[in-house]
Amino acid sequence: MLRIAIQSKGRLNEESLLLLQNIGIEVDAPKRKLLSKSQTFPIEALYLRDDDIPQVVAGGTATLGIVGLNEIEERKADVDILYRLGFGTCRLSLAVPKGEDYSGPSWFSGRRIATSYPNILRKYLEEKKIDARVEVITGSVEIAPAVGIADTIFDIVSSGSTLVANGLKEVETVFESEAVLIANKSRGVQEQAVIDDLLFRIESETVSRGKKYLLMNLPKSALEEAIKIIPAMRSPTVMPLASPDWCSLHSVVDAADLWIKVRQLKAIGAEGILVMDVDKIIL
Ligand code: PRT
Ligand code: ZN
Repeated sequence: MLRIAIQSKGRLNEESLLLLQNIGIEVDAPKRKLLSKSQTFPIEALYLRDDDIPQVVAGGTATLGIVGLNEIEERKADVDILYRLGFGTCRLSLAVPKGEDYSGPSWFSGRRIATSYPNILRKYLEEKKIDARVEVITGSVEIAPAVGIADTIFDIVSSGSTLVANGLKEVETVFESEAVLIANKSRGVQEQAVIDDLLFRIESETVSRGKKYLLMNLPKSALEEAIKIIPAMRSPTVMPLASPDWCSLHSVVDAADLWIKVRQLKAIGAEGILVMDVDKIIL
């Protein structure tokens, strides 16, 4: 039974559990239990604070974990990063009071910077040869300048609205983060086989994210043009119709491009276009 460490509550909890569910791995939510065995896959979830996940996986108490890349980087955790999961995306940025006339990284020389990520910040300051004072605080970093603990901050930013609400502006992005699947460095053959199966499922899940399945009727004369519009993974599926001058064309497109593609296909004569959600794509 492989153990996977998951954040017990917080920003990554729900999406971590949803990912497992979408790949056929049901585990109980962390209501009362710290550990929950899956009935559908040889894995058990260990629910923890995200701060503890890197060390728990590095030390082998759990073989796998789902945590922000920012935590791995900050704690210099000795783990393998197996997969970037594409959720929990955020960045670690330097922000200054919005009225400041910011001139570039040297602006930080001699200033006090509040952060919960001192290691990532110090590395950046060293690289840029900036001599600043790092004030380590846990939580509510964004209020530090207003209460006089520091002049500026280095913190996680997602939409940027917390910075705006606290009269700050983002001036340097230092580190881009997202949730990652991590693993202990020493894994047995059996463990690796389970991990390979898990990765195969995760890949199918993430590849299908944001994809739509399109099918339509098309005059055969427009087929070549249509294939240029929707190239598909290998090439689109073309099926005959009872009417000899028409065919049915099937393909997968990015949801973001859907409306542009549909307009282009209509313009070359496509009819009866059906758009469907894609559950899984197995490459
Ligand atoms: O209780 P536990 O220790 O497990 O959780 P936590 O409170 O330490 O972490 P949590 O749940 O807040 O975040 C877990 C992980 O989610 C982080 O380590 C990041 O990898 C990722 N993540 C993604 C974020 C954000 N987006 C985010 N916006 N983590 C924190 N924030 C905070 C940020 O600190 C700031 O206060 O949200 C605020 C900014 O958000 P915007 O949207 O206003 O810019
Ligand atoms: Zn935490």
